[in-house]
Amino acid sequence: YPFDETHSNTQSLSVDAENLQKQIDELATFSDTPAPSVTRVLYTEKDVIARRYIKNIMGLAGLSVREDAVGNIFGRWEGYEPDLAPVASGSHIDAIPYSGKYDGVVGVLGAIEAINVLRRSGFKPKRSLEIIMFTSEEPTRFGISCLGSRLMAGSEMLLKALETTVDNQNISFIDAARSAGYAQEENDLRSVFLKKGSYAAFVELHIEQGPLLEEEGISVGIVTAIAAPASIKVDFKGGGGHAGAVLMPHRNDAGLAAAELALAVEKHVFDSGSIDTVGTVGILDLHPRAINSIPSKSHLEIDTRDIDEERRNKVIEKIHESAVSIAKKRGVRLAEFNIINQDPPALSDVSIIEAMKSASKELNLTHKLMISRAYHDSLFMARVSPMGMIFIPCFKGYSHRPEEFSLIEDISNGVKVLALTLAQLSLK
Ligand code: HGY
Ligand code: MN
Ligand code: MN
Ligand code: MN
Repeated sequence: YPFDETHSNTQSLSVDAENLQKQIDELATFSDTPAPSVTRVLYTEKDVIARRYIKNIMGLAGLSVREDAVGNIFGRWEGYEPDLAPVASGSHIDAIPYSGKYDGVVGVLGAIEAINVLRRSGFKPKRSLEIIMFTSEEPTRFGISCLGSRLMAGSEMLLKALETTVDNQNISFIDAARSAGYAQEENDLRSVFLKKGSYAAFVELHIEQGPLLEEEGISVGIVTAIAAPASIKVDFKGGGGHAGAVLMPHRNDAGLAAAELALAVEKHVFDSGSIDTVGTVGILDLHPRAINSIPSKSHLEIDTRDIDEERRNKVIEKIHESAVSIAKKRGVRLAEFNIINQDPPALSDVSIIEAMKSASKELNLTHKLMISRAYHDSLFMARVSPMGMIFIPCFKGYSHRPEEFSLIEDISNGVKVLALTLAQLSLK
């Protein structure tokens, strides 16, 4: 065990909380929307500046830095047995529109600080330690969640999709990647795939994005499983026309079809019989979006999740049936019903759960086992490596909104649990 039983060394785990808070605040300034909100979208100018900032902090932590073809960034602390599979930690720094400054960031800046904590304590890693900043965990620009980690996990489907994927300005993924200095060669993307056994373990530190830890006054969440996410894109097409001249019986209103489907999503989720099923319509666009023109096209994007994969898949089937019946009833065309991703849940590795538990005990921190209802890069790293996640409390569970907040004391606790966990796993 890296620190002697007298607990003396764990007292030597000192987090530079002031500097970590400063870094969190500085990173938040690289945003396309005004403070306190943060918007930082894949490969935009603010994302590129933020990437440079992270690489610099990795350098200051003595990590050797490299990037892959889509801009996953790796900072490595070589261990004294460098041929053994390394232990990794990391998260993301991209931020959906008008969100907060802690989602993902705590797991990147906090992981780098965990390296500093271990260095300051005199720890020497046996297995190398690697900090990863994943490209585009959020689906904002290309509609695909966990793009970087999904690719690292070897998704052939994603590899194919990225050849043709464009954003809503019709810029292709490849051109956007090139503009940020990545994906120089066409067939570069396959090089992102990780070989099996690339990592002995992967541990992610993240804010809970839920209210439980704060409500129960518990310092650390030890994640046992990550819920199964899915997203669907739907387009309806109707005749449109003049809002005054076309009488109601002659209309096929694509906008009302979308509205009815959104309410059907809510109904099917409620009917699942479990509080663990969720469904959201976060995007609903009407065309031509004029007050006196009947919507001739509508586009909606549905996010539905559950910790039970079968139950979630049943909801998706019912949503599809509703889309077809609404289109028929309203005389509109269901032009697209495209399931973008329908991912299985992921289970944390038992030995990593044990390591996180003993680290929390060692630090006298209250902790509890819990599931993650949000998805994370860990969901995909679990496909290629044993995985674990550490949660810290966040204010009223707020996330994906500017009021997102975590106390630096809670963040520092998470960093110490991560440092001790990485140390244990590195010495295995
Ligand atoms: O949506 C999610 O679950 C993650 O926070 N991107
Ligand atoms: Mn998020
Ligand atoms: Mn996140
Ligand atoms: Mn007119």
